[in-house]
Amino acid sequence: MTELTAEPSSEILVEIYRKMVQIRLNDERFISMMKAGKMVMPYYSARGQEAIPAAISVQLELTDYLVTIYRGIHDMIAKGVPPKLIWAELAGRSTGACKGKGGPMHITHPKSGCMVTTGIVGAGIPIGCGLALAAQLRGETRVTVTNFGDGAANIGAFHESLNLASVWKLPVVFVCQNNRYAEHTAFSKGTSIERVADRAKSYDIPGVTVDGNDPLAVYGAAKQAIYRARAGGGPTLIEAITFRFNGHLIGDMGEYIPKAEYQAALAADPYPKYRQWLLDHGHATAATLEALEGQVKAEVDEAVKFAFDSPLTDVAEIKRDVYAEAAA
Ligand SMILES: Cc1ncc(C[n+]2csc(CCOP(=O)(O)OP(=O)(O)O)c2C)c(N)n1
Ligand SMILES: [Mg+2]
Repeated sequence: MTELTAEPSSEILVEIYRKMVQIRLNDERFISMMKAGKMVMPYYSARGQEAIPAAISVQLELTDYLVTIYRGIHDMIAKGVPPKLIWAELAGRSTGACKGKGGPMHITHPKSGCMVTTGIVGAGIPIGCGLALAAQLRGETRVTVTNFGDGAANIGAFHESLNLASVWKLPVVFVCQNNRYAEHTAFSKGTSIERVADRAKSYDIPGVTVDGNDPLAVYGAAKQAIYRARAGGGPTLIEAITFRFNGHLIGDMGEYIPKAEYQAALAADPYPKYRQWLLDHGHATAATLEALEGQVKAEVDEAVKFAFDSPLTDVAEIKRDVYAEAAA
């Protein structure tokens, strides 16, 4: 685990863990509900990537903006989107974050700052610049955190966005969650350089690569980037190296991933490692962590009940909020 000069308090460190537990337990329940045939959806699990949004979001306000992708429920949970609204959305219920019309890939919840989730690879990056520009023009201190994958860093919109954000000093933090695969293509087969963060140099902005499985490393990089953005210093690119344990989407058996690589990634799973680190360094007792895990489990049970007790979204509702209403 990285040593920071000013380590966050035990309270913050445990809060990061709480977010990681929320992400993991919700993810496990989504998958078990799918396996039981109770939910049918394209689901892109972020198991293995929990440390990244947990360590970033603990430093954000609810009013800060979040942009994420189809593999983004971990980002939303960490940012503060209530899990019950996510559950109801995934289950196609009228009480969902988008009234059951967004599904797992297109959730927004502006009250929690979750502004855009897109399935078009790279498309959210310029939208994040637009949100940051709006905040800048309004004179707000709001920061936009824009998440995307390693594959998206090869899309033209990524380059255009970094350039524009640099020129206009936009208050944005670009977070590339490099899980080493884009669908079934290994990072090295589709990317010309070893580190995505090195591309920041072309746009004269700071770029840093961190171990995305190390909450302290992510916390430290995000702290500087968020501070810089809030202070009017402009954007930063953070590349967080991680792995997604459940393939591209549920059903992907991962045959294209070398076994040794997968085993090594599993051994670096941030979830049990961080739990042990908290105990070893005296930031929490086993009893505290067990109680926290129990609370999160109860919260998941409640969210599932809320979703399945809610009515399915009415067919008449489908076109509402999609097209502008014609003036009478
Ligand atoms: C513009 C565009 N091209 C291709 C696709 C098909 N596609 C969906 S996900 C994906 C992989 C993206 O990988 P990455 O950016 O690394 O994110 P990850 O899924 O690994 O989190 C691709 C190519 C798409 N949705 N949009
Ligand atoms: Mg990827």
